[in-house]
Amino acid sequence: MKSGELKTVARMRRKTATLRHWRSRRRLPSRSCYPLIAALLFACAPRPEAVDEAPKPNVILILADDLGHGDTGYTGVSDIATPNIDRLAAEGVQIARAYANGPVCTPTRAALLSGWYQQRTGADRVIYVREREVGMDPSIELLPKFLKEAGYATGVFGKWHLGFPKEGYPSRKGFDEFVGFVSGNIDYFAHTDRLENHDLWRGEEEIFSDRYFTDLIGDEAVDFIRRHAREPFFLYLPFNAPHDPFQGPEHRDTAGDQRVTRVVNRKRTVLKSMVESMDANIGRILDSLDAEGLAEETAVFFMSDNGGVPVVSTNTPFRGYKTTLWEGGIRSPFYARWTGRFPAGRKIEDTPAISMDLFATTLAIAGVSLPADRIPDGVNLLPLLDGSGGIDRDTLYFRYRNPRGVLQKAMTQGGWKYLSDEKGEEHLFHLAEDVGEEHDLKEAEPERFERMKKTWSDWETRVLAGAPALPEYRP
Ligand SMILES: [Ca+2]
Repeated sequence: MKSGELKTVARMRRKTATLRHWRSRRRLPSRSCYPLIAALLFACAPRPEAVDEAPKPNVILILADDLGHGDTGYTGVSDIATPNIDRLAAEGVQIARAYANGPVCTPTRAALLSGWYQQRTGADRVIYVREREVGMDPSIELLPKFLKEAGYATGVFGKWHLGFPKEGYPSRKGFDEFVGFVSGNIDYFAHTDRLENHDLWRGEEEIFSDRYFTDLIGDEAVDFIRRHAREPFFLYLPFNAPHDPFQGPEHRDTAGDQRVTRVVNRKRTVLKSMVESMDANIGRILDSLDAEGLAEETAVFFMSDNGGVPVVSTNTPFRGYKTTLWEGGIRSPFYARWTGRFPAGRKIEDTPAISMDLFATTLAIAGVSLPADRIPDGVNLLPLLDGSGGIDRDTLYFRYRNPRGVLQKAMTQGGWKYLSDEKGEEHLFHLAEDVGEEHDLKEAEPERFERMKKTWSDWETRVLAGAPALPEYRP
């Protein structure tokens, strides 16, 4: 046997000896070495081995809940300190024009995990706490399933909000591990929903804890990273902060008191405490990546699921709030850090991204092809993020019917936006020069207005064709 072949055999034996040993050896080499490494693998090893040797970076998706675009230090405010979220931005890439798929919780989560416009999943409205029989179509396969099949350990800690039936629980959708709740929000100490049902689960088993929920997410995330440090992992962290009830970690005496936590404590100072607690737990997670030596091979993404809410949030510099399709209802901070691949401190100004892009992006990081049934609504952002190229997409669509029955419509194309707002009034804005949506150009640009309106309508016809639907909500 030639020395090269002996080395190959020795390498294969080493690989099977222990996963820990293999993982510790698979630090990402500099990208300039990739062609040489690829050529050596092709020449020396059978193809299946070459596939197995491909690095499988870890992915962490952090999703804040109702965090306003302006509510992180990096995007503008000075009264809330978010040094760890800011660190993600400073050490990674910021996409300045990032959108949540929906202006409320459930739709954005459906889009994020399916890679589709949420309308294709049927989950294009909020699932309310009284709707105990309602859930997203259980036949729809979600992101963790494809990663699990590719050898990833998968975990979700936090808020699910894709339905109540157990057939749709994270444990049935490809997540090995789940600790969290399935309704739209819980008391941070009592872990009860608005109807005072206890809502805290490990897998499908009800559990009880007295931990402040944001800290509980941090605990579980750090423990998951430690336990899976020597194998590829996918970690989805949908924090419920700073969604109401308004309770910071110092407000244990408000446990279970909805009058205080929904009304009295609806204050900027309480929101600040909630955001800063989330930031501190994100800091624990980043520290644990450093401690395990995983920062270079772990992509970390941060977004919010929709815009902030009136009174307490800052959607600066945008107009509108959660539940509307004004920019303030759907714009989100977007930070992506992967020190092994993305440049530090880069800001992408003009190219928009949207929650569902994280589906294709995560699969691309894992080296997994887009599933055959997946119409590519969301796109792989890697070329944009690592600076190697751009993305081929010019138009984004939004559609949301609120509980009062008004269908809101929006579409961005280039620097322009068509909007039919929460009152049913139509507008045309030149976002590129008017991010605050103050100057309606519908009368000045009638042809553009009609063209964009028709494009939106054609999209609606396409996206709803054959799609499942949730039962109609009756308040
Ligand atoms: Ca939300």
